Amino acid sequence: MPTITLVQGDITREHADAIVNAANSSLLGGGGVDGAIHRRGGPAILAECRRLRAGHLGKGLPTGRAVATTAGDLDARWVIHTVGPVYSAAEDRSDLLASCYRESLRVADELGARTVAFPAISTGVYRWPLDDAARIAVETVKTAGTSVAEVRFVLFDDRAHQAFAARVG
Ligand code: AR6
Repeated sequence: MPTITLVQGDITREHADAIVNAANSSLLGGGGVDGAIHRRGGPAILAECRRLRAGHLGKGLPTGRAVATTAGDLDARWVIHTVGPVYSAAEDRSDLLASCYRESLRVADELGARTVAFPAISTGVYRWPLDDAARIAVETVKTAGTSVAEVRFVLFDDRAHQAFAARVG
Protein backbone atom coordinates (compact mmCIF):
# COMPACT_ATOMS: atom_id res chain seq x y z
CA MET A 1 0.00 0.00 0.00
CA PRO A 2 1.37 3.45 -0.84
CA THR A 3 2.10 6.02 1.81
CA ILE A 4 -0.68 8.61 1.64
CA THR A 5 0.24 12.23 2.21
CA LEU A 6 -1.91 15.36 2.13
CA VAL A 7 -0.92 18.81 0.95
CA GLN A 8 -3.02 21.93 0.71
CA GLY A 9 -2.23 24.03 -2.33
CA ASP A 10 -1.86 24.20 -6.08
CA ILE A 11 -1.02 20.84 -7.69
CA THR A 12 0.85 22.58 -10.52
CA ARG A 13 3.51 23.59 -7.95
CA GLU A 14 4.17 20.02 -6.86
CA HIS A 15 7.17 17.89 -7.66
CA ALA A 16 6.19 14.29 -8.35
CA ASP A 17 6.84 11.60 -10.94
CA ALA A 18 3.27 11.96 -12.14
CA ILE A 19 0.63 14.63 -11.63
CA VAL A 20 -2.97 13.57 -12.24
CA ASN A 21 -5.29 15.89 -14.13
CA ALA A 22 -9.08 15.96 -13.59
CA ALA A 23 -9.77 16.30 -17.29
CA ASN A 24 -12.82 15.90 -19.48
CA SER A 25 -13.31 13.37 -22.29
CA SER A 26 -12.12 15.78 -24.98
CA LEU A 27 -8.63 15.99 -23.39
CA LEU A 28 -8.45 19.43 -24.94
CA GLY A 29 -8.50 21.44 -21.74
CA GLY A 30 -11.05 23.17 -19.56
CA GLY A 31 -11.29 25.10 -16.31
CA GLY A 32 -10.32 24.19 -12.75
CA VAL A 33 -7.28 22.01 -12.24
CA ASP A 34 -7.28 21.09 -15.94
CA GLY A 35 -6.91 24.73 -16.98
CA ALA A 36 -4.19 25.28 -14.39
CA ILE A 37 -2.18 22.23 -15.54
CA HIS A 38 -2.29 23.27 -19.19
CA ARG A 39 -1.41 26.89 -18.34
CA ARG A 40 1.60 26.07 -16.22
CA GLY A 41 2.62 22.94 -18.16
CA GLY A 42 2.69 24.77 -21.48
CA PRO A 43 1.66 23.73 -25.00
CA ALA A 44 3.52 20.39 -25.11
CA ILE A 45 0.76 18.75 -23.03
CA LEU A 46 -2.04 19.90 -25.33
CA ALA A 47 -0.01 18.90 -28.39
CA GLU A 48 0.27 15.35 -27.05
CA CYS A 49 -3.43 15.27 -26.12
CA ARG A 50 -4.26 16.28 -29.69
CA ARG A 51 -2.09 13.44 -31.01
CA LEU A 52 -3.96 10.98 -28.77
CA ARG A 53 -7.28 12.30 -30.10
CA ALA A 54 -6.00 11.91 -33.65
CA GLY A 55 -4.96 8.32 -32.82
CA HIS A 56 -6.55 5.65 -30.65
CA LEU A 57 -8.63 8.11 -28.58
CA GLY A 58 -10.57 9.48 -31.54
CA LYS A 59 -13.82 9.46 -29.54
CA GLY A 60 -12.16 10.94 -26.47
CA LEU A 61 -11.17 9.40 -23.15
CA PRO A 62 -14.10 7.58 -21.51
CA THR A 63 -15.14 8.47 -17.95
CA GLY A 64 -13.17 6.45 -15.40
CA ARG A 65 -10.20 5.84 -17.69
CA ALA A 66 -6.69 7.36 -17.62
CA VAL A 67 -3.94 8.16 -20.10
CA ALA A 68 -0.46 9.67 -19.72
CA THR A 69 1.27 12.49 -21.58
CA THR A 70 4.40 14.52 -21.05
CA ALA A 71 4.25 16.95 -18.13
CA GLY A 72 5.68 19.74 -20.26
CA ASP A 73 7.10 22.48 -18.03
CA LEU A 74 5.67 21.03 -14.80
CA ASP A 75 8.05 19.62 -12.21
CA ALA A 76 7.05 16.06 -13.07
CA ARG A 77 7.73 13.44 -15.71
CA TRP A 78 4.17 12.75 -16.69
CA VAL A 79 0.66 14.10 -16.47
CA ILE A 80 -1.91 11.34 -16.13
CA HIS A 81 -5.26 12.57 -17.43
CA THR A 82 -8.40 10.96 -16.07
CA VAL A 83 -12.06 11.80 -16.52
CA GLY A 84 -14.20 11.88 -13.41
CA PRO A 85 -17.95 11.34 -13.46
CA VAL A 86 -20.36 14.25 -13.06
CA TYR A 87 -22.06 13.78 -9.68
CA SER A 88 -25.63 12.55 -9.81
CA ALA A 89 -27.96 12.26 -6.82
CA ALA A 90 -30.20 9.97 -8.90
CA GLU A 91 -27.56 7.47 -10.03
CA ASP A 92 -24.66 5.95 -8.08
CA ARG A 93 -21.52 6.66 -10.10
CA SER A 94 -19.08 5.81 -7.30
CA ASP A 95 -17.53 2.96 -9.30
CA LEU A 96 -16.54 5.42 -12.01
CA LEU A 97 -14.92 7.76 -9.51
CA ALA A 98 -13.04 4.85 -7.92
CA SER A 99 -12.01 3.75 -11.41
CA CYS A 100 -10.31 7.13 -11.99
CA TYR A 101 -7.97 6.50 -9.06
CA ARG A 102 -7.42 2.82 -9.90
CA GLU A 103 -6.78 3.43 -13.60
CA SER A 104 -4.47 6.38 -12.89
CA LEU A 105 -2.42 4.17 -10.57
CA ARG A 106 -2.38 1.39 -13.16
CA VAL A 107 -0.99 3.83 -15.73
CA ALA A 108 1.49 5.09 -13.11
CA ASP A 109 2.64 1.50 -12.54
CA GLU A 110 3.12 0.98 -16.29
CA LEU A 111 5.26 4.12 -16.40
CA GLY A 112 7.24 3.16 -13.30
CA ALA A 113 6.13 6.27 -11.39
CA ARG A 114 6.86 6.07 -7.67
CA THR A 115 5.24 9.33 -6.53
CA VAL A 116 1.84 10.41 -7.81
CA ALA A 117 -0.03 13.63 -6.96
CA PHE A 118 -3.83 13.61 -7.24
CA PRO A 119 -6.34 16.45 -7.05
CA ALA A 120 -9.80 15.77 -5.60
CA ILE A 121 -11.28 14.44 -8.83
CA SER A 122 -14.91 15.44 -9.63
CA THR A 123 -15.26 17.75 -6.60
CA GLY A 124 -15.26 21.02 -8.57
CA VAL A 125 -17.19 21.58 -11.77
CA TYR A 126 -18.50 17.98 -11.51
CA ARG A 127 -20.01 18.73 -8.04
CA TRP A 128 -19.19 15.51 -6.16
CA PRO A 129 -19.71 16.05 -2.39
CA LEU A 130 -16.29 16.36 -0.78
CA ASP A 131 -16.73 13.91 2.10
CA ASP A 132 -17.93 11.14 -0.19
CA ALA A 133 -15.26 11.88 -2.80
CA ALA A 134 -12.58 11.76 -0.11
CA ARG A 135 -13.88 8.40 1.17
CA ILE A 136 -13.82 6.88 -2.32
CA ALA A 137 -10.40 8.33 -3.13
CA VAL A 138 -8.71 7.10 0.04
CA GLU A 139 -10.36 3.65 0.05
CA THR A 140 -9.49 3.07 -3.59
CA VAL A 141 -5.86 4.09 -3.21
CA LYS A 142 -5.50 1.84 -0.14
CA THR A 143 -6.85 -1.20 -1.99
CA ALA A 144 -5.41 -0.57 -5.46
CA GLY A 145 -2.47 -2.98 -5.18
CA THR A 146 -0.10 -0.50 -6.80
CA SER A 147 3.70 -0.29 -6.80
CA VAL A 148 3.48 3.49 -6.37
CA ALA A 149 5.29 4.36 -3.13
CA GLU A 150 3.64 7.70 -2.35
CA VAL A 151 0.20 8.98 -3.25
CA ARG A 152 -0.11 12.67 -2.45
CA PHE A 153 -3.52 14.27 -2.42
CA VAL A 154 -3.16 17.94 -3.23
CA LEU A 155 -6.21 19.79 -1.98
CA PHE A 156 -6.89 23.28 -3.18
CA ASP A 157 -8.68 24.66 -0.14
CA ASP A 158 -9.10 24.06 3.56
CA ARG A 159 -12.49 22.37 3.23
CA ALA A 160 -11.13 19.75 0.84
CA HIS A 161 -8.04 19.28 2.99
CA GLN A 162 -10.21 18.67 6.08
CA ALA A 163 -12.40 16.17 4.23
CA PHE A 164 -9.39 14.13 3.14
CA ALA A 165 -7.67 14.42 6.52
CA ALA A 166 -10.78 12.92 8.16
CA ARG A 167 -10.47 9.86 5.88
CA VAL A 168 -6.73 9.34 6.01
CA GLY A 169 -6.72 9.52 9.81
N1 AR6 B 1 -4.56 22.45 -7.70
C1 AR6 B 1 -5.23 21.53 -6.96
N2 AR6 B 1 -6.56 21.43 -6.95
C2 AR6 B 1 -7.25 22.31 -7.72
C3 AR6 B 1 -6.63 23.28 -8.53
C4 AR6 B 1 -5.21 23.33 -8.50
N3 AR6 B 1 -4.53 24.21 -9.21
N4 AR6 B 1 -7.61 23.98 -9.18
C5 AR6 B 1 -8.80 23.48 -8.77
N5 AR6 B 1 -8.58 22.47 -7.89
P1 AR6 B 1 -12.25 20.65 -11.10
P2 AR6 B 1 -13.79 18.24 -11.79
C6 AR6 B 1 -9.55 21.61 -7.20
O1 AR6 B 1 -13.41 21.53 -11.36
O2 AR6 B 1 -14.79 18.54 -10.74
C7 AR6 B 1 -12.62 21.09 -15.91
O3 AR6 B 1 -13.15 22.15 -16.66
C8 AR6 B 1 -10.97 22.09 -7.06
O4 AR6 B 1 -11.11 22.98 -5.95
O5 AR6 B 1 -10.90 21.09 -11.56
O6 AR6 B 1 -13.27 16.84 -11.91
C9 AR6 B 1 -12.33 19.86 -16.77
O7 AR6 B 1 -11.92 20.20 -18.07
C10 AR6 B 1 -11.71 20.79 -6.84
O8 AR6 B 1 -11.64 20.39 -5.46
O9 AR6 B 1 -12.47 19.16 -11.72
C11 AR6 B 1 -13.65 19.15 -16.76
O10 AR6 B 1 -14.52 19.66 -17.73
C12 AR6 B 1 -10.90 19.77 -7.63
O11 AR6 B 1 -9.66 20.42 -7.96
C13 AR6 B 1 -14.21 19.44 -15.38
O12 AR6 B 1 -13.61 20.68 -14.97
C14 AR6 B 1 -11.54 19.32 -8.92
O13 AR6 B 1 -12.22 20.41 -9.53
C15 AR6 B 1 -13.81 18.41 -14.37
O14 AR6 B 1 -14.45 18.68 -13.16
